[in-house]
Amino acid sequence: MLFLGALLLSSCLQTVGAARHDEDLMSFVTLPEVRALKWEITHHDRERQAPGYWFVAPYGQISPETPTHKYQQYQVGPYIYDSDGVLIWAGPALFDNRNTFDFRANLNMDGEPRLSFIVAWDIENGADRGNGVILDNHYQVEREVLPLVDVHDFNMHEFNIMDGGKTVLACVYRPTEVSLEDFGRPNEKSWVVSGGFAEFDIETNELLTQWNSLDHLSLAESNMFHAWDGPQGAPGWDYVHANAVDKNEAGDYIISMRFTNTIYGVSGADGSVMWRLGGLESDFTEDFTFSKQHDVKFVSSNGTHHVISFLNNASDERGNDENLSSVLFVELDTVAMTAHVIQRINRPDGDLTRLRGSAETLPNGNIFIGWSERGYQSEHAPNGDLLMTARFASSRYSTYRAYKSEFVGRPLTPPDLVASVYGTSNSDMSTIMHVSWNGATDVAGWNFYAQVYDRGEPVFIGHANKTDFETLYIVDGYMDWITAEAVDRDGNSMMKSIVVRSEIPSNWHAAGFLGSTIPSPDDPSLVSSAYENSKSSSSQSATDSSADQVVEDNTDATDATDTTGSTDSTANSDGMAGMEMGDDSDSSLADAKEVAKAVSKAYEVIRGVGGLLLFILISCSVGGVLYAVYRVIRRRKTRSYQHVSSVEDLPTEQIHLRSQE
Ligand SMILES: *[C@@H]1O[C@H](CO)[C@@H](O)[C@H](O)[C@H]1NC(C)=O
Ligand SMILES: *[C@@H]1O[C@H](CO)[C@@H](O)[C@H](O)[C@H]1NC(C)=O
Ligand SMILES: *[C@@H]1O[C@H](CO)[C@@H](O)[C@H](O)[C@H]1NC(C)=O
Ligand SMILES: CC(=O)N[C@H]1CO[C@H](CO)[C@@H](O)[C@@H]1O
Repeated sequence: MLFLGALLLSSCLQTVGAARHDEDLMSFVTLPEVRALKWEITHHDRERQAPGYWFVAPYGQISPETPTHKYQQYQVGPYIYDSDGVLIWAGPALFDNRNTFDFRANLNMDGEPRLSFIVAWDIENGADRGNGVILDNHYQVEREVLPLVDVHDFNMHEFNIMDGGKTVLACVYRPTEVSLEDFGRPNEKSWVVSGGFAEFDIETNELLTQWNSLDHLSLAESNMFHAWDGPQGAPGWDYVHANAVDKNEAGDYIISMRFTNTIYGVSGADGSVMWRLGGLESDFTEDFTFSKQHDVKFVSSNGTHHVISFLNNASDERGNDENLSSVLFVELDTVAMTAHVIQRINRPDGDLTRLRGSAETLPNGNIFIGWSERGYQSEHAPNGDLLMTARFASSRYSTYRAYKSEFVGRPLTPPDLVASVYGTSNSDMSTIMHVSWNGATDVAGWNFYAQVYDRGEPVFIGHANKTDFETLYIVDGYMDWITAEAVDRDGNSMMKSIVVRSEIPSNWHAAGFLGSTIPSPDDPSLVSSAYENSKSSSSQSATDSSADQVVEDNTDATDATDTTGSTDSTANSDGMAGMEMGDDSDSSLADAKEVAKAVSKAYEVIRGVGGLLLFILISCSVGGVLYAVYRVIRRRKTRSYQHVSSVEDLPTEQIHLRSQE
């Protein structure tokens, strides 16, 4: 009955809540500062989807906003969701709402799962130029990889940790003044932004390899900076726009340059360009075209033959070359110099990905694609069959890349628990508990406990399966000193919350309380056994139960404390053998009073179970007291929401140019 009540309550709240203007964001009682994005998901074939979580890093606009000092709830930054869009981890608090990019799980380092991402430079604190971050699976920062001293910031495009976890690849943008002799104008000079990559030692931050486009690629390869363009001041023309880099086992690199429509094979031995794929000077005979590509990766490579994957967005902010974007898997034969498409996966909605995006081959052969804008993403079987599409419910956000991976997250911080007590009369009190545990994977359910006193024995008052990031559980009675315990699939305890006091209305009567005496906490062992009793004797009318019967049943439930021998004879003679009285005998008189009060209340509570349902129904139909107080809790805990402006406000992907002004 209670469960039904809770169900009714929550559906009632959802209906009324739907009117909120920020419905596309999640909000939580336990983490009021977090406003995670909701998803719209279509499962085309669930069975064939790979196991794992989604890793995304939504941003509102790619360039950091000018600080306003307005309070903003956490919306942008790294987030983990499960494949139903249920939030697993909200990470923006780690870097205070700064944009993060290339957020992914790394299972390739040393057997321990890690997370990595790039934190964008901080516009407010110019000295903080951003960095690559590696977290352990307790969400603690383990390593930070800093940008090179002579570049503006840690470039947002790539943070590619190599197998074994010793080194990481990043893109490097560097403004340089050059002569325009590539354009036959040797006497003119212009600033250009070179594109390249750097490989760092993760442990020491030491720079191991650096490669700069100006040493290898002519200005004439650019489709952004042309022979007829005039010179520019610093930072200058972004002539190649490096946006992805990877390395194979042989130690050679591939780097993608968006503004030459070319993927380059770069020798690990001497940095020379071994081959070009695409663009004006392709070295391959190709059976396909591509342009404005992203996220180039080796899928396999044996020295002479490579399979690479990349996102052929075929469009950018200036226009499109094709009508839809796709992911291409291309086999390169560097002996015969042929390139052919072995698989093409078109964007499922037939649209274009103008900016950014990613493609990832999962361990089971499935392909997971981030199409970027509005978080649109899809999963495909190895043969290309569409298994899932999803996108953010909000159109105001995008994610640079999206990844899927298995991951085990074990936060060191305990679960967050909030409890509140409401009711219309002493016999009709309810305790509402919200619990969540940010970042914990594999939580199957929650056990709830209450205590009579701060040092009382925790008494089990209920269990709820975890079905969402935050779990709501309601018990009868005025419970206090509450704990929530996360349990795994096998019922093992994972971690307990700290003991929290229940919040009470500052003005009981204003919150709908009609009784004359202000309520005080119940003894949980009585109330929980009364609840058990009323549940187990469903054929018996609740009002038939007597307080004596409750106490008898209670003896079984709490015989563990029975054997400790209560010092309080009054309680024992009343049949209250199960009561945990605490070890402080000075307080025994007060304890006895509490017990007496609790006993008399137990009878009322049994009747109250039926009353609660009625109460909830009434609350629902007249939009009444409980919803009002619920709103009050949420109001108090979720502060007013502010829009982050959309990426659409920015005309071009010239973030690094802007950033160097
Ligand atoms: C690399 O793979 C290709 C195609 O699978 C094969 O023909 C070639 O012999 C391989 N080369 C080496 C060095 O293993
Ligand atoms: C795009 O679609 C339009 C209409 O469907 C068609 O006329 C046009 O040729 C297509 N363009 C390309 C590049 O495929
Ligand atoms: C809770 O989960 C268990 C195990 O999956 C299941 O057997 C049980 O029916 C669930 N209880 C509720 C109330 O959904
Ligand atoms: C399939 C494809 O990629 N088509 C276009 C890609 O972009 C190039 C260069 O802009 C076009 O020539 C292709 O037609």
